[in-house]
Amino acid sequence: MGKRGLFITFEGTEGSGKTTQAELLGEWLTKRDPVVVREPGGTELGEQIRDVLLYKGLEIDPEAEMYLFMASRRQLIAEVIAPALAARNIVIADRYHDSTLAYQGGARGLPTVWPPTFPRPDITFWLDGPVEAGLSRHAEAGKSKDRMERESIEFHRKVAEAYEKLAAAEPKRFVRLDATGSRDKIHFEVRDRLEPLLQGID
Ligand code: T5A
Repeated sequence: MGKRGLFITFEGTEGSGKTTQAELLGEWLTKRDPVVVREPGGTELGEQIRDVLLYKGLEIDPEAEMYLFMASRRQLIAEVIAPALAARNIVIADRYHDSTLAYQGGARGLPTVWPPTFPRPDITFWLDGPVEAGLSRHAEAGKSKDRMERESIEFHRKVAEAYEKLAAAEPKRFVRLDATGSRDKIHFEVRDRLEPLLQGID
């Protein structure tokens, strides 16, 4: 029996299906009353930072951008994630600190750290698929592009490469999922990988 709940994160490039999978997992675990959060956002401050970061059309210095993502995350940890884990709940996060390591670290080239006060996920599902496919899923869904999505294809390829490196460095935590599979296929893989961990918190 662990001392805290279970912390599950979903990571990957744009349109790879993180939100879809986080929601399907939340529904599957509904009897366990999981806490499902998204980044940036999930708190009042976080939603305002999300707006500033993605939709205000502002020029933002890369390092300032990194701290804004991290400020949103810290607020989410303080208000939601840490209390939920301390109460032994399941937390499902649609993006978390690996996004900063991949986007601001890998793609923007900034030096990054994992702050000691940011809880480490128990398991991270990495939805890996062609960058172009994810971006075109967005276009098909009719979503308008946010500030990050307007970055070049090279930028998004660097993000994908960064995820590969992160996953290689922590093979026990990262589970690679083929993002080109069907929603259900991916969801069943997620369930399979979680079963043993869920037994640990019963
Ligand atoms: N960012 C974020 C940073 O730079 N640093 C950070 O620290 C953080 C936290 C966030 C942006 O900010 C950046 C990354 C992002 O650029 P966002 O709106 O949260 O912005 O963007 P995304 O996280 O990319 O979320 P999206 O909603 O855009 O993509 P998802 O969640 O990966 O994909 P999803 O599930 O919404 O699916 C996209 C479309 O594909 C369909 C869905 O129905 C939807 O239409 N779909 C599938 N189609 C076929 N087969 C499947 N298996 C499918 N799964 C989903």
